Amino acid sequence: MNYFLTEEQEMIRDLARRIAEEKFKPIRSEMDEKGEFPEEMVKVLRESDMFGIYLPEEYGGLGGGVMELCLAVEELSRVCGGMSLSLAATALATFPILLFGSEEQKKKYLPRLATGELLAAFALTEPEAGSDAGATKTTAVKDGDHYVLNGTKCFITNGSVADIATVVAMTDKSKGSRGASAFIVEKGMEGFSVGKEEDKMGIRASSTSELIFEDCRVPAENLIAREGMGFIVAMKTLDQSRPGVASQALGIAQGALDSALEYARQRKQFDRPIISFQGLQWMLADMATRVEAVRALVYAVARAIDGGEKRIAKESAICKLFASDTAMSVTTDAVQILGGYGYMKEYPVEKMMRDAKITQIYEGTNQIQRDVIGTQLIRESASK
Ligand code: COS
Repeated sequence: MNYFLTEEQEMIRDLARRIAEEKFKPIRSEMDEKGEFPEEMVKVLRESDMFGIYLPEEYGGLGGGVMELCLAVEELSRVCGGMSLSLAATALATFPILLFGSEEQKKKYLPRLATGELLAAFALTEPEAGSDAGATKTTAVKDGDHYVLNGTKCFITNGSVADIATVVAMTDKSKGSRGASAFIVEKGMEGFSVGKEEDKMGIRASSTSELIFEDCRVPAENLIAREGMGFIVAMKTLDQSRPGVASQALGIAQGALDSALEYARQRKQFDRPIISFQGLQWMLADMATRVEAVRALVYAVARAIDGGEKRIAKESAICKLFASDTAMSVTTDAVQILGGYGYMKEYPVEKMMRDAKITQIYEGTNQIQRDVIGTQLIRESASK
């Protein structure tokens, strides 16, 4: 279907598709098996200016927005949901600076994020603060012109490869979520180290690790916005980034649908291609319906955000919820259509099914998305 993309958006989509097909595809199975971060692929994305597509021109970006990011992440994820994360997770960690950073912070970091010279990680989750983001235990204590951070973050995408991390820590525990603050922490800052690297079910061609802060001294100028704004910075960041997870899920689902369709046309049983059986046609029709509905939703929400819509918490959550549930069901159906072959690593759909699972979990579990949607529904109906 024609979504009437701009010429520039079409170029980004086509370039991302070419990178995925020509560069990602030949190595995706090996990277998945080894659980290796794709340094070489980051170089490819860098050289193609992919890291700057959603950043303003004045900070060295290409002047696009969430829509451009979604198009690229969708296409890259269509081939490998893991490798696409070097870009998607960097964008997630960049949003706090883009949305709330000072002019100095933007000038210092955004141009290097736009070229891909810097990779970034968003550090909110902790062992005891996952869904309950307000229960953050990491502390930040002001000491002269520095803050001293102590604590551990876990399950951080890009953790071991990031050059900077946007980190949420408590500057005043007595105030609960209103006592949280956000900081930019650079690799190499004293007391900042990478802990355990996780061995995962899916998105294995990405890094997920612990980040450890032991009396880590961060210059006060690296505080994002003001003390006490950390929770809002995190929530607004997630509102902005959830369509990106949705586009990752969309890409994975489209990739699985493509594989299932191709297989069903070629595979013969009972002397007929299995696609000629109505049962399978209907499965494929349901898969295609869900995928297209997700695409229309993701593009609509991304365009609304880029158009300046500020009240996006509900729609971003709807996007992420619907896209990730679709990715899970479509990839599971794709494995079913490929039957025994679908269960084998020789075909890509079992990997897609593993990759899809995380999209229902990270950037807020789908139970949390329903909470966000429900809260907004109550607010909206009360204000009528
Ligand atoms: N935009 C702006 N403000 C927001 C907001 C949003 N999207 N969401 C919440 N807030 C504000 C609330 O309005 C409230 O403000 P006041 O103190 O002025 O009333 C404040 O933030 C606290 O909100 P709330 O009481 O709803 O916070 P809870 O502790 O109940 O937590 C959820 C809310 C569950 C939505 C939040 O903790 C969350 O999103 N958790 C999931 C985190 C997540 O996605 N983790 C994944 C890891 S990051 S990859």
